[in-house]
Amino acid sequence: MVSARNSIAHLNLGRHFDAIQQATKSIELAAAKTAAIGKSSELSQALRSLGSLPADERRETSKAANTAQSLISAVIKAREVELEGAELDARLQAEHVDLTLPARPRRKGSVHPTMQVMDEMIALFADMGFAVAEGPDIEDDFHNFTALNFPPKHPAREMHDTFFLRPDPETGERKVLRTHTSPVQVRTMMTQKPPIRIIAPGRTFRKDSDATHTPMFHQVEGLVIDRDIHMGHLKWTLETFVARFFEVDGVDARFRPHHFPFTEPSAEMDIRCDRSGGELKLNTGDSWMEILGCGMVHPNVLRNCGIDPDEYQGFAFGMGVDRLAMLKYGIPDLRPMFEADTRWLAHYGFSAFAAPNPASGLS
Ligand code: 2NM
Repeated sequence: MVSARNSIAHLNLGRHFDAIQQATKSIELAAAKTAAIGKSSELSQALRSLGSLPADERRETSKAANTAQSLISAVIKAREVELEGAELDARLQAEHVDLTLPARPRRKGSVHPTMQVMDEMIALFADMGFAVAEGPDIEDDFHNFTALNFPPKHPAREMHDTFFLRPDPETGERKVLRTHTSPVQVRTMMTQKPPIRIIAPGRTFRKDSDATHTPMFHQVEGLVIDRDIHMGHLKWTLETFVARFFEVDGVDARFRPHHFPFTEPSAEMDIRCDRSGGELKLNTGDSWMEILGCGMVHPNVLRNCGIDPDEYQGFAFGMGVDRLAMLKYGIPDLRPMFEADTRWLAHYGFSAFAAPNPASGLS
């Protein structure tokens, strides 16, 4: 019978140490571990058969086998720690993200000129003490027309080329896509007490589509209501705004009589310009460029909104944001403004970091 001590010596445990040291991946180390001390390893088998040995051999063989087993376990543990460290290093290396890299240029978004100009206008009016008011795109006839002194069946309603929604089956009421942002002023006058100083920026809709009109466009309208407001306030506010908007010291403006149902008197504001050289020059030449519409709020509108016209007066104005964006930034054609072509946006868009601020300059 072969002695048990010899049987341990015969196991040639050295090869297991080699396999453990040579393992370079966790999975190789696991295989080496199974071979060395797993359930069916020779060492485990030797330990299981200790009972069949004579008592004197059993003690020594048991000691030798257990020593071998704990030695191998310790070496495996040490190699595991080494491999885990190396694998973690490799993973950290592979998954490393350089947060200092700039965004890939082809993925760079930009701010649409209309929105850039809208933000410029909001910044300038905010600086003059105006708050921003908003309202729904879908309006009812009262807020879009009736409250604004459009008589029933008046052609002015048709002139606005209104988009009507399907009539309500119960009431027959036809809602509209707002044709201007004035219903926001109506809602403000009906819910707030003067003094009122607001602008209403937003989308507006008219059934109109040609080289200079799109069915959706953007307006900024404004409203000031207080005691003793007169056209001098209107003139200063708008001239100051337009000069700051075009970043010039002042503008040569004229107020041309006009008609709107909601204001009396009403005017359109033009500024002097020279367009002969292909580019637009302000305050020189003998052309006039229409910039906006304005007027003193009609007493009927004030009354319709619950404001006593004998106590309060006000002025209002409205302008097309898309058209002013084209003028300011030299965009020749209206229609690509709403085609969402990324090449057009890359050319005319603004950096999202160039937020307008009247203190640091607009653009
Ligand atoms: C314009 C021109 C003139 C205007 C009037 C009102 C309101 F609600 F107060 F009556 N809001 N906006 C107005 C006046 C709008 O746009 C060309």
